[in-house]
Amino acid sequence: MAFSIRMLLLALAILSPHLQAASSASPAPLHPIVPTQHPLDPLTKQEITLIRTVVLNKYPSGTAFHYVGLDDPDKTTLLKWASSPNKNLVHIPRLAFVIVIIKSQIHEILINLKTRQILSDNVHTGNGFPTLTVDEQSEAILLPLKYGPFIESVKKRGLNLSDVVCSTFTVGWYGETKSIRALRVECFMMGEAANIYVRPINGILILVDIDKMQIIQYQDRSVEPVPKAENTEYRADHQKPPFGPKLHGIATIQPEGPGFKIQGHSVSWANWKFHVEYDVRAGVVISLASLYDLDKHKSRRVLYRGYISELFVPYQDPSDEWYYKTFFDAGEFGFGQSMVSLEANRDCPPHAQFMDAYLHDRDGNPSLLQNAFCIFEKHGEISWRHTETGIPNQTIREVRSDVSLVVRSVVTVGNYDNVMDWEFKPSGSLKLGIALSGMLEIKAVDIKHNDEIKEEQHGILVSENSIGVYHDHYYIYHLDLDIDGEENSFVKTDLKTVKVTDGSSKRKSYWIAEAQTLKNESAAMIRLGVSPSELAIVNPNKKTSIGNEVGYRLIPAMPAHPLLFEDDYPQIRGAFTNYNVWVTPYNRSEKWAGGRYVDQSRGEDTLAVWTKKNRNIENKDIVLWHVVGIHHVPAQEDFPIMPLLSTSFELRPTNFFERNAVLKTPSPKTWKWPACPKQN
Ligand SMILES: *[C@@H]1O[C@H](CO)[C@@H](O)[C@H](O)[C@H]1NC(C)=O
Ligand SMILES: *[C@@H]1O[C@H](CO)[C@@H](O)[C@H](O)[C@H]1NC(C)=O
Ligand SMILES: *[C@@H]1O[C@H](CO)[C@@H](O)[C@H](O)[C@H]1NC(C)=O
Ligand SMILES: *[C@@H]1O[C@H](CO)[C@@H](O)[C@H](O)[C@H]1NC(C)=O
Ligand SMILES: [Cu+2]
Repeated sequence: MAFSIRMLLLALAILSPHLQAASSASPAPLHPIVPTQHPLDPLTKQEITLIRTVVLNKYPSGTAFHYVGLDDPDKTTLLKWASSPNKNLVHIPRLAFVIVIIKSQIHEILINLKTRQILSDNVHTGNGFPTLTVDEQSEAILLPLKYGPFIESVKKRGLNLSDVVCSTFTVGWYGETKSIRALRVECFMMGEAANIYVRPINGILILVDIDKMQIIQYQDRSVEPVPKAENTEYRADHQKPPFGPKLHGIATIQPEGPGFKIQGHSVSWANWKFHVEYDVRAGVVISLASLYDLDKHKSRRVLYRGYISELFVPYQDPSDEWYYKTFFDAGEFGFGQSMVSLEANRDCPPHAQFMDAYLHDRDGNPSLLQNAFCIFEKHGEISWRHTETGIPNQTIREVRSDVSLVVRSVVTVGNYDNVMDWEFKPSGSLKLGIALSGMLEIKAVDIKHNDEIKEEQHGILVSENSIGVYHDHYYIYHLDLDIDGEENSFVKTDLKTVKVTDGSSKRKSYWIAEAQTLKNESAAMIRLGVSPSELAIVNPNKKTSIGNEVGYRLIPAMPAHPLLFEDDYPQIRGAFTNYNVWVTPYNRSEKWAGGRYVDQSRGEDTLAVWTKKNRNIENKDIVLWHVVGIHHVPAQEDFPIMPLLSTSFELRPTNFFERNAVLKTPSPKTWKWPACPKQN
């Protein structure tokens, strides 16, 4: 057995005045919300309230707030501020961008928070609708429960209405010329087990007009058995023995306290400095990340802004009940709006610090999301090592342990949980992690065994009567890298096989690396994995002492390519997945790869459309877009809840430093527990 808890707490108290003794029940210390100190600080509670007042002054009734966010200052202004010594906020405008729906009209309102004035108010007349509010979805899911025909359908199936829970699904776009704001509502059985998503009541189609908030289409098409509740439970306190395998605990202590400093939303740690923001649409946004260069004795810019621009999740069952399930989790549901509170000691290690976030509700009121993200140091990896066995009578072994800093958030959109990590390494690498968990979306079928399957089911039988439907997850990151300044280029280095024909070598072939700077957007649309190449954003105006252009390389996640036809409606809307890598010239309004108005969008405002201009990207302020895709063929282990499925990619310095940047970084000190009786 490991330490007794009492022993552990005692040791913590002795060793670490900085840490509160943490048990899984005690809440972690909260980081206080402070007034804005940085032009990119997220809107405060007071500011959200102020925005509401300003908007309601002009539009006192029937106003629904669909997006309230910081309108980030102009890049030139912000960079000037960032490089000025006194960091005076007086001359930086503080603006809010708001999308409201007033009597079915979509208004884009820009507000100056200092003067409390509306600077502009435009009505969006194009296609697509803004992000849904949580409140309208909460209302929509209650409609079936009061709807006569649905109550009949439930009765007909012998189910108990009080056990029915419904959920909302966006409707997509399939070539219609006229669209109204609508949602599909589907219902599930709750019962004793809380796992609703695996117990669908299939065969019922419900369409809700969300402006009128009423059911406008209802069809009870077929009766399928509802998968049973047995073995779908996932709550620890509802599990029955046998339990196992047994996992041993660990005590993490940081006797010197955390190695990072948080000031407002600015974080400094090891050689890194950056700013953490959140946005109701993007979730966590990392800005102005820079690295201190020990050789050059100065801070060097790496990333201006990075965030998830969209997440596209198309399901692959073409039937009437399923074809429309092609979700855009950022644009339709709000990646930040779907962030959930993290649980201390489970979602994040005991030594993590948490930060809160203020979101807004439909009425424009601020709402607090506690522990919205956490920041912690991660240990246990190797930074670099070598054992020298080639020197007679001598062994040299040098190992440096790695410590990295992680900013974590969890975004739960309906059935799925996305664990989103930004990991900063002293080597200068940035590792972006994505991990999926949660429930599969299940189609109920009258099939209990694979032998009974006679036709395509569009998924895998993961439990009796339960098909886990095939689908993809495509995350696209907006990565505005500014390597040592804004003017950067995109270099693709192809690895090419050369044939030996002149007998100059005993070999018949070898490979060489051929670098080319890509000139325009179309040249920079890249499908990974087709031919070997290295991709880097470089600063062509800055070279190392031996003449290499300083840069950062993209070490991509395993590439996934879309399997739908390019002219299929969901793929037109999600056309930013056509390539794994895109590079565009910086344009402040090109933020959302699936478009600003994604709900029922028609693909007119996507990254694939913007890049048609084929703009020049050489020696310009450029943005790298990377699509991380996962094709998901479900398995029985994904049921009743899916263990984390992880992927990641890395932005790695490449000729950025003169040499290994962590050569002179000592491994962290090893701390011994105070004399504890030896136990086993
Ligand atoms: C339906 O559920 C309610 C609440 O759980 C329960 O009181 C009632 O007995 C159930 N009815 C049937 C027919 O199972
Ligand atoms: C290595 O050690 C052996 C035995 O101690 C000794 O005989 C030999 O000379 C040493 N070799 C060198 C290169 O020092
Ligand atoms: C785009 O750039 C590539 C090389 O990067 C070049 O071959 C191509 O001609 C360019 N296209 C246009 C339209 O300039
Ligand atoms: C910036 O992007 C918007 C939206 O795509 C576009 O309308 C505008 O023309 C772009 N500006 C430039 C200079 O490309
Ligand atoms: Cu999946």
